[in-house]
Amino acid sequence: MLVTSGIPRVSDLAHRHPRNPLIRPEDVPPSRPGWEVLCVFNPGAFRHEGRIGLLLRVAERPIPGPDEVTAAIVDPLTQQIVEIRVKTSDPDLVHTDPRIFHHRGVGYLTTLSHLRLAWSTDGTHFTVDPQPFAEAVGPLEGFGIEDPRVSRIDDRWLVTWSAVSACGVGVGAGETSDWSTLRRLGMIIPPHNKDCAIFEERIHGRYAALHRPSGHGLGGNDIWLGYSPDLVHWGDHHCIARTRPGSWDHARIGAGCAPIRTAAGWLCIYHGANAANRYCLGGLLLDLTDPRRVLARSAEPIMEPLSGVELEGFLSNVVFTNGHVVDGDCVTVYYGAGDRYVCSAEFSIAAILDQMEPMA
Ligand code: MAN
Repeated sequence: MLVTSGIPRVSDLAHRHPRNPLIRPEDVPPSRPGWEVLCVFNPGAFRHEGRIGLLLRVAERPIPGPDEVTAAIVDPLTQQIVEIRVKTSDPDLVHTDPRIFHHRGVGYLTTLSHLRLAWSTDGTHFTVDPQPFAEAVGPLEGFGIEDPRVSRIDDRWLVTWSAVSACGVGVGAGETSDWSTLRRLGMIIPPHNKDCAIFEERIHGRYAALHRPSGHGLGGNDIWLGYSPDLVHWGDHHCIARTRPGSWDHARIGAGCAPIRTAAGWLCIYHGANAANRYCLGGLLLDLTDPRRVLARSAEPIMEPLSGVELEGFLSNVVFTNGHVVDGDCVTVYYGAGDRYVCSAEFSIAAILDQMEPMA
């Protein structure tokens, strides 16, 4: 938020849909009996056969009994779901963050996420599939799969997601040409890395992607660019945008979904969080032929948590996106509000570009 002469002036450019939230946890049937869907959020978005498809992140848990917290993991050896139940009175329980608890020194996520399709002919009324499209598989996904990003390249869609396990968070990927089967490509970038958005065109013959390693000790939570000949092997990495001290994107930044080709450059909508975990959206403009070069960046957020479900949710003060569809100057951003709901907002691409500041 900008403050001029004591009058707050909001830089927010989002035209939020009046029917928000578009999808709520109660709209999504749980994947197994005795479980409940706590959050549906952070969808990938794409067009297919005249419809808008969303690939939802569905976060579920075993329904807790009285005075209980629950978690579930996929056993790396047997692939069976293991339910964990801990009494809230247990002195060995540490539970200060809604997303995670520790019991006897072992960390658990409070939800297990899978990916689920939802379809719409108007982009706002969605029908949610009764079954998951993709679930955690193998030892690198024991804590679930999260935040899918969808890119259209040639005749198929590439999907990346955060693969979460006791080994850390890395980037899992797969491809589909019909949205009924997913061909898995394995973990394409190892921990700790997430927010992987693949460009929808090759650049000088190579695939390109934005991604977000996390530094422990030295380094930070910045946006990187990498290249690949085959989508599986990634290299030629460059750190292209860093967090900005004292700014709305001070603590961590990460790409939304596929950068949008504009005459001025690749427009990348990204999320930034400050030290208080307040998540906003901004824009980065990258050179069309050399996307290592950042041409412009939003000084202020193009969207910030302002409305009810954005301010109070599973995690409060969060707008987060990893999916959009483009129609001329209009980009419809599907976003997670408060890490609990799916919402949408329209932006004028020209207005986003106008508000960005050229890099010196
Ligand atoms: C991280 C991820 C996202 C989540 C945001 C905000 O970036 O876990 O899934 O939406 O934090 O909590």
